[in-house]
Amino acid sequence: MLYISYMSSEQSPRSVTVAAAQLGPIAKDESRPTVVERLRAMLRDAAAAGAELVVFPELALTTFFPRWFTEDIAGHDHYYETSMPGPETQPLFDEAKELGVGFALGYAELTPEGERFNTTILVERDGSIVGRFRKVHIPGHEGDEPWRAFQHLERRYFQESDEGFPVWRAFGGIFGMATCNDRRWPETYREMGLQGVEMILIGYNTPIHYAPDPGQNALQGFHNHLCMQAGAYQNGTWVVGVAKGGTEEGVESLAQSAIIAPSGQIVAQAVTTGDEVIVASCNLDWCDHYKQTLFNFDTYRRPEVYQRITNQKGVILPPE
Ligand code: CDT
Repeated sequence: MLYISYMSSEQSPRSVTVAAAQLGPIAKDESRPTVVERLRAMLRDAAAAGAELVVFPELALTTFFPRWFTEDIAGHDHYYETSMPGPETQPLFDEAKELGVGFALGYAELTPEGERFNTTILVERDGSIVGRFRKVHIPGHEGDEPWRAFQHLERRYFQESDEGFPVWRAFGGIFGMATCNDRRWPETYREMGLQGVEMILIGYNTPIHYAPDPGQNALQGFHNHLCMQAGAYQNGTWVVGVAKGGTEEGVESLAQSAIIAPSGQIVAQAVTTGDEVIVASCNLDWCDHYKQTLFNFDTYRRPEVYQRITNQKGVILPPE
């Protein structure tokens, strides 16, 4: 079922109408053409609601395959894209271009060199790929841990990107991307904040059950919004967080996709756990209210006393 909420903001030449295209579960045996058809339908709904940019979640073309262990990683090769667009994703690009909407799409990328990344691309309204982001913070584990209710083997199937958090000029503003676990780290937002980012696009697959500490299960929704709202506010940027939610192959995942203003306030939020499009008109000039006041980096930041943030990885305790 589709629900649309529309938040009209102060209009300006630098407003972008963005849609968060939340997905419900994708079954293990759901074919790529079937999924692409789902995405195309959401593009049409979003365009009809006035969207210029449609944001799909992390790994939007397949089930969340890192939950299954394979001894030979190549056994999962069919979940990866070797070209973008490829023959099965070209119809998505064609539909978007026809509608005049851009999109962000998360998918598993297998490079000609055999590298595997959890990737998101940003596509402009003319169908050109303007940006490619490869996930930096890879959560979960690498080896088989069959005693878990389900596994989270991202560290087996994806390598950490060293490309960092670039931003791109697109859609009349400055755009960046991050993927799922990246949203929990303040460095993600600040890296882009320091490049003047005005909208950060984030897709996620977040299981409700967190095996290392199930006490966090009930807080998944709170933590999701907490980190994205803080990232938005502290960097004066819009944040669009988009879930693949619902119960997929027996694993329940968080939905609650949200469009967040530079004030940190949520201006639109999904109300289902399935395929749902939410839309908001986002005034990019609103970012300056925060970038030029409380979070005027030039005036107030003190990088000379932040040395540990880049020089040190883990905690070093003070002497006893
Ligand atoms: N996809 C992804 O990054 N999910 C993680 C869950 C990690 S639990 C092992 C997240 O941070 O939501």
